[in-house]
Amino acid sequence: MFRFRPSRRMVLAGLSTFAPIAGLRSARASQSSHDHWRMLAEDVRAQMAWAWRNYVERAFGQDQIKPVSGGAEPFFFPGGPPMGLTIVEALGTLHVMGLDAEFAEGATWIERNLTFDIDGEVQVFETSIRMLGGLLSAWRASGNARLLGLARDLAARLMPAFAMSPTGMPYRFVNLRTGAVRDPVSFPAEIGTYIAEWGTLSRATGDGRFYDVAKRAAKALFDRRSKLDLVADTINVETGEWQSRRATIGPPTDSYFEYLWDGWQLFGDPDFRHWYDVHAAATVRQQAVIADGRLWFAQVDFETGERLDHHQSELAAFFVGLLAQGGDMAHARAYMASWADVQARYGLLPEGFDFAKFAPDRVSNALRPEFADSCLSLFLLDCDDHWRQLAACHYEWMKKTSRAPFGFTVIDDITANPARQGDLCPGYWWSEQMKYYWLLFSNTGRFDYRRNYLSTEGDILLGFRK
Ligand code: IFL
Repeated sequence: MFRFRPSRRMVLAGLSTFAPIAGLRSARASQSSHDHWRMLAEDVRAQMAWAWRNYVERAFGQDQIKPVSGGAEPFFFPGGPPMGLTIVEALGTLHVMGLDAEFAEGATWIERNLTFDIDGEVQVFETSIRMLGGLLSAWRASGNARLLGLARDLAARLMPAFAMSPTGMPYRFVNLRTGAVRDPVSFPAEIGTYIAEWGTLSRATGDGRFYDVAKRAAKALFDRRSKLDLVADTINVETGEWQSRRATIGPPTDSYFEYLWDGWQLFGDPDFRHWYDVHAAATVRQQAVIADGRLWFAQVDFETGERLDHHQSELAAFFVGLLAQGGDMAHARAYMASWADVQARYGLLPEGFDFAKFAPDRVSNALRPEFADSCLSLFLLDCDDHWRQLAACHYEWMKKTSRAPFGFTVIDDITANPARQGDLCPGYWWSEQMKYYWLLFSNTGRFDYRRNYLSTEGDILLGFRK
């Protein structure tokens, strides 16, 4: 079951340096390009260290910092105990940046304070990708067995969500102490985004049950696909009946597709590869739309293929990287060009975009990482500086608009001038884009650019180097 395969972000060939193809540029130009990326990488690292210090001073142990007011916001239990979400999400990034004192500070907090013996309900999907993934990544970085023990304890507490379900597709909520489950109406991402973390846990502990429940859930969803090989976006996990007709590559389906590919790349499981191939072909066949010369993926009726709207969620930008990893570089490049045009026009990417009007239909930006994520995926495949340049532009826009007194914050309105800030730094900011920028710009020795795996939350589960 656990045959090793190179990661989905594996470099295809010859990545010993980030310099462009030898001989095409003068040594001087190469040196100045090298210096440019090194300085940008150092800037990313300095911003991360600054934001971390603010978090430690203002909100250490809280789930999320509010970077404008300096307050804190819970993520899991409104009014209940925090679980140090930001610390867990940040550890892998701190480690790969060589911020070792900060990593030790965070790991010590976890060892002393983090417990999952809480009489409260958590959302299974979010807890898995953020807390379980973060703990596993921190364990991979440090070898600290206590972190693996916490990860195992957490997964055992989430397990009833799978075990109690008649279909094997998990309930959305589970009480961490009692195992009581709630809410059978769920979504593909919340059903099928487990194999990377749960499979890693099985591999680490020798207990195959984690892998098995994650795979069973993904299969149960795949088996309910329509004759067009599409899934809709809402389903009852007790009855297995669809509750909607809308197929989308965006939320709440997005990372289901990602983890089908990952189940193949990370564990070499051919079932996952087959499921990915079937869905990817159907998506391109049924949902690809050209509007004004640009490629988009429309929402369609999952049984008839009828087009439903012109909306594109920013989160769908992750699909660029997934298409590339799956070998469809032509569609990946075309779809990235569409998002790059949005960036060129609006600077910050809006949360939602109307591709028929080429205008935002949701003007906020929740400090999203998907564009940078896809830049990294593409860069790891072909080392083309173009992807770094797009990511550098993304980074500069974030710095210009999201930097607040105590960290980086979400944007309420990207169309206002200046962009209007909200007051929240989501946990994924620590785990995702800062890591993607750093990996893109730094050529760090802390990361194996040939053999690696990053989860949907940006957690490095394979590829840390000393
Ligand atoms: O939690 C993050 C993760 O990348 C995901 N979906 C949304 C978040 C970032 O936008 O899978």
